[in-house]
Amino acid sequence: ELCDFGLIGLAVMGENLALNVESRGYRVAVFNRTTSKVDDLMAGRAKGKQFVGCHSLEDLVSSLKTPRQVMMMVKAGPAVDDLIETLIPLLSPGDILIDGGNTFYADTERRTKYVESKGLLYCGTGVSGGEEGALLGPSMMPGGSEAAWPHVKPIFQAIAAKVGPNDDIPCCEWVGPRGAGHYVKMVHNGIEYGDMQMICEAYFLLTEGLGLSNEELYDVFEDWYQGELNSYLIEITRDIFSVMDDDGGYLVDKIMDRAGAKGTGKWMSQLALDLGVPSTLVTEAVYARCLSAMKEARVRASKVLSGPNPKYSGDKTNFIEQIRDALYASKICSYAQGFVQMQAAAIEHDWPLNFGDCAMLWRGGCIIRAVFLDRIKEAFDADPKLENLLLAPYFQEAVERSQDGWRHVVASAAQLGIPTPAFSAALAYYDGYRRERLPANLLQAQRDYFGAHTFERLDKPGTFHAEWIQLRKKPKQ
Ligand code: 2AM
Repeated sequence: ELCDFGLIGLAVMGENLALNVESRGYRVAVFNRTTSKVDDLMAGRAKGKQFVGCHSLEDLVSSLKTPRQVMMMVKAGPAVDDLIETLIPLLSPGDILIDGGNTFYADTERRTKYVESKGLLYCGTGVSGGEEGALLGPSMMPGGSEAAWPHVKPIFQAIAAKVGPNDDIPCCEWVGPRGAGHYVKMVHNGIEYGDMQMICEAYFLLTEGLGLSNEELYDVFEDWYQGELNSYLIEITRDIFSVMDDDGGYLVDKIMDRAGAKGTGKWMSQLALDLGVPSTLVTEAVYARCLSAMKEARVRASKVLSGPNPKYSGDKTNFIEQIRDALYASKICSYAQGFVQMQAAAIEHDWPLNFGDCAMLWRGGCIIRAVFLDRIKEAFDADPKLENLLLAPYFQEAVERSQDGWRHVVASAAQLGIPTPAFSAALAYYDGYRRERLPANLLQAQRDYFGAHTFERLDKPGTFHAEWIQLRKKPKQ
């Protein structure tokens, strides 16, 4: 009996995805470069299930119904190109190659064109949700050859997370051509960086500023979880504050304060700079990880550089509420920036993205899943061309309501010497974006003064240059 789906690469994500596909009633052929992993799977978790273990790519290809669906879950980068080269001669016209790895979108743009030129179809899909998501229901963001979608749709939507009142809306929709799916996955990851950084800033204010214990932090996050901040990241943060170490004390307090990164946040920042859009939250989050990684340098500097006493002297309950406001308003700015970047990328790459759908893809299964995304979906459904989430009535009102607390938190953090780069960057973005006038008139004057870069005028159209040196007032001798 031929298989419905082929999967190559049996590391944790690949193996769990294969088990997920099989659990929905499909027959799955699997292959791994190190073939002992195939045997381990067949003898272990796949035992008694609808699996065919293959020891070569030829075996895998000949085990599949046509048009074949072959998903690659291997290390992103050259391994994918090598596999594509090996698979092309084995496949038949109309067969579909799927890359479910954390691939840089530009590689997927290139590979889609290349694979299509060989008469095959290509699908680069973002997959989010970690190990558990892969097994039980990830968020999936597929892009590539449009003609691949009707073929992969049944299996993809079957394995994806489900949301909605009846748990029947799959977190998987066609995103767009070529690298669009992987781009949206990257923005998801960048937003995840921002969400995590903002939660950490709230944590730092609550501990450094208010001296809350882990028990108190648990209660604060439980309270936040019940409200509009309800999300997976708030939930796991709450739970972290309940976990004890073997020898007493809380595990979180024993963890080295040095963050790692795999680079998707950095990609998003770099691409924001290329597009000329201000994705400042993800960028601050990346830099915050960089600064955290300089542990030894910070230890040295901490012995030399001074700052104020970080203890907050005002009302504790109010400050906790204001920190919640800061977190919520900053989160809105962060998502607003992420969607603006996707809009700019969609224009640049000619991807007809549906932004409401993008919000729904992240509604379940993935790390940034949150009730909040329903509001984003509604905002883009009401106005598919919405320029900025901050302009949608719901979010405009939410920021209106939160901003006093948010401003108080950013001002207090500055006075207490507690770093809040994401909260502060979000506020600067908000205050910059809502201004009709910015000081860039002076900037243009400076550029024209030293470099004749010219300027436009508010009172008449055209391009102007001034002889600043001749016109200036002579300084007093
Ligand atoms: P391995 O078990 O043989 O190392 C994550 O690293 C997954 O990608 C693993 O299944 C790994 O196979 C696979 N992988 C890494 N590089 C590969 C390559 N060049 N060709 C095929 N599979 C590769």
